[in-house]
Amino acid sequence: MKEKNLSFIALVCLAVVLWSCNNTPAPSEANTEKDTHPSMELPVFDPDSAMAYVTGQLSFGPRVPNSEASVACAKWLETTLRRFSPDVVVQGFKARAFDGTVLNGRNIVASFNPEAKARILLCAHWDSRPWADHDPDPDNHNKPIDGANDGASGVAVLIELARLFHAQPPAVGVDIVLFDAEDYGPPQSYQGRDSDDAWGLGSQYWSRNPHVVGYKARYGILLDMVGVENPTFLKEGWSLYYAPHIVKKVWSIARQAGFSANFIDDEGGYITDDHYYVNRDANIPTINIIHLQREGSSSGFYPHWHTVHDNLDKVSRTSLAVVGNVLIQVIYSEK
Ligand code: AHN
Ligand code: ZN
Repeated sequence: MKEKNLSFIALVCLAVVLWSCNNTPAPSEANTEKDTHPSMELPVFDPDSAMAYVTGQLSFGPRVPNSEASVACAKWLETTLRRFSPDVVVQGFKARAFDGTVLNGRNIVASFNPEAKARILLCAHWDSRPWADHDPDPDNHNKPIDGANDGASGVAVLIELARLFHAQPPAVGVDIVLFDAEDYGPPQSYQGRDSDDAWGLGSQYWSRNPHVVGYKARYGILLDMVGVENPTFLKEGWSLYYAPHIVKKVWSIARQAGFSANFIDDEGGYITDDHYYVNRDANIPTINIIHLQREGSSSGFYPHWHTVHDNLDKVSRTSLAVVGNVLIQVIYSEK
């Protein structure tokens, strides 16, 4: 009787073991699962925090190069980033604008894990345009803009990421570079000789004189005008020309995250933006995540672009979070 009982218990145990084996995914399945859903918890992008970084920048007024507001905002950006990294440098430079004006520029660089060889570059411009030359009201053409979207939105996303990199360091090194004097290109009314190289003065300087001699990164991502409501990020021309594999990678991550309505599988035009110089002069394959639209604006940008209406109320925290969440997935998937 006793023996019969024992063998019955043994049989039950065997059944339980077999049953649980059956419910455990085979090792190969488990690995696939792990690749698509990393077991590591990703940090959480806080849209309100990002929004506060937009407000922080706008509180200085337009960040026009050579203005007091520009000096004050540069200090604020520096101290804000210092809360999240001890490795912050302000790169002062002088650049000649299209009209001969000498601009005292400041590129602001925050590095994370500066010893790491494998690095990713994240950038945006922090200056704002001195002239609202696309405003429907000609009386506004000589007024500076808030640049809530055109500048501040991308910077805000990157500062929020800096906060997260500090809380949860990524496996790779990251450099956040905030370029100055991007938006000082000739206004519509300018009659003199035009040159595309009148834009992106800060990125041109940094690309020839990076904050670290011989600086290299796997790739770079530029953010521009990322805060508009329901943004449509078309695949920008220079990004596809210089860094098609990075466009593919980022758009694929965005699709898997459910953001296909924002990261559109369609090509936009070529934009002479900061990433163009980073590609051309620093040789770092760099893409531009930029809102582009085919209809509803003559510029191809959003309707308030380079007008006095590019204000705080045009910035969507949801849009900031969409971009922030895609970048989090991109950065934390790098080994
Ligand atoms: C040109 O229109 C040549 N470049 C636009 C780059 C830009 C201006 N990004 C923001 N503001
Ligand atoms: Zn602009």
